[in-house]
Amino acid sequence: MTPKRSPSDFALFGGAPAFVEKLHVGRPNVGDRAAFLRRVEDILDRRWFTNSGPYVQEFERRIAAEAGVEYCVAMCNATVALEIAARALGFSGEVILPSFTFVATACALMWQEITPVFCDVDPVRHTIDPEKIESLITPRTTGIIGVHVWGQPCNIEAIEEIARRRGLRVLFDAAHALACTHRGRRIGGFGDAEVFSFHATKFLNSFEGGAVVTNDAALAERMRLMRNFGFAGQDNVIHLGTNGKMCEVSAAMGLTCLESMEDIIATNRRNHFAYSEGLASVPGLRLYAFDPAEESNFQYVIVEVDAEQAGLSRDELVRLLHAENVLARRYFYPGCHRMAPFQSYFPHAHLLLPETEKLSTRVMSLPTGTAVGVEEVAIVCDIIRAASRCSPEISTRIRAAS
Ligand code: T4K
Repeated sequence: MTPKRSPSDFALFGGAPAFVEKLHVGRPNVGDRAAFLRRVEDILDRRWFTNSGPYVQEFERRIAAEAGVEYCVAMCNATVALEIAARALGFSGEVILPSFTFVATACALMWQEITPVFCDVDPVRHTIDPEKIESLITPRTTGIIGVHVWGQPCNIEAIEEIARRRGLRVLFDAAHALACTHRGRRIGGFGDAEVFSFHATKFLNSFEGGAVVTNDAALAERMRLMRNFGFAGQDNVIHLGTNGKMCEVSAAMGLTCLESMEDIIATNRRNHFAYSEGLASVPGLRLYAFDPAEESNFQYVIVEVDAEQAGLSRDELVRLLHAENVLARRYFYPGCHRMAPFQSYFPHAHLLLPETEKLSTRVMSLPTGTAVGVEEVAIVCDIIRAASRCSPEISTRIRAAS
């Protein structure tokens, strides 16, 4: 990349983009292609494509072991897994959850006509703030969903203590948190159940996929019934159910990625520290840091932009990066409470969510994963450092143009 010294060097103002090919957030990790293709051959030979096939069963055993739990119920995706878990836990009425999450967490409730009650987040951890939970509990409240955003465990003990005292059930949306630990224990066995996502964009993917993990045998059994139309053997439907099954090809991909999991995490960690070094001197930017005493999968590189100190807002920086073909994402903007399905029900929710409001205008996610090398990270950091040096002129130009 030709060094960017003045605003005109940036692609947004007519310069050459730093990357010819787009650099994505969420590019899938592939793992050992030959191992995956061997498994696909097996599936074709066996002619057993779905309905709890041998690869799904193996995947469930492997995920339960990774998470240190008794039971894993694999599903077609984490959204359906959240829906089934919520129903199996007996959620109804109102459930408290953060608004600062991917919209799936809130949709999974509303889809079942359960009212999502949005709670604010801790501005440092980005996870639900337990101190704000209690005032949201009403006679209609049946549960709490904590989201381990970016793989950062929630304040689990505080949430569990409130739930115990107030007779509520706890589900953790652990879509980001496979292979992360809390106080040395793997995420998976906390609350009544936890939900993982294996979507293509997750560090461990099964194309589409999800799972509920739990140590509660009866709950696991109920979810197994629910994910397969309520069948307990041929022609014998004993429960209301849906189709939430994971298929064999997905499990084959999940198993293949599991074999490369440590390498994928090592790449993510390497990239994370490369960003950390590359952005350390940029005023107004804070790279979201993980507790070095815990394990993390480092799958999200999250940067918080303080517009005043940085001289550029998060949105201005994202526009600048997009023009350079660095497709930074505004996870999670604008917060579920400002999205159409929820805003009309709760038009004043933002008044109770000051930290969520602030975070959703400050946070961006940068590309990482096995599709991103340290050379690319260095270039992204160069662009951001250069933007920071020319921030007054850049900001003036962007504002003038819009
Ligand atoms: N709970 C939480 C906290 C979650 O974050 C999520 C999902 C869920 C629950 C629900 O899990 P699932 O039901 O999906 O299993 C993406 C993912 O689609 C979503 O799974 C993920 N969270 C969320 C954080 O990110 P979008 O709307 O940003 O997706 P999209 O299509 O814009 O893709 C993101 C980027 O990934 C793009 O820049 C391109 C790249 N990409 C994507 C796909 C699918 C690829 O390079 N290759 C691909 O195959 O939600």
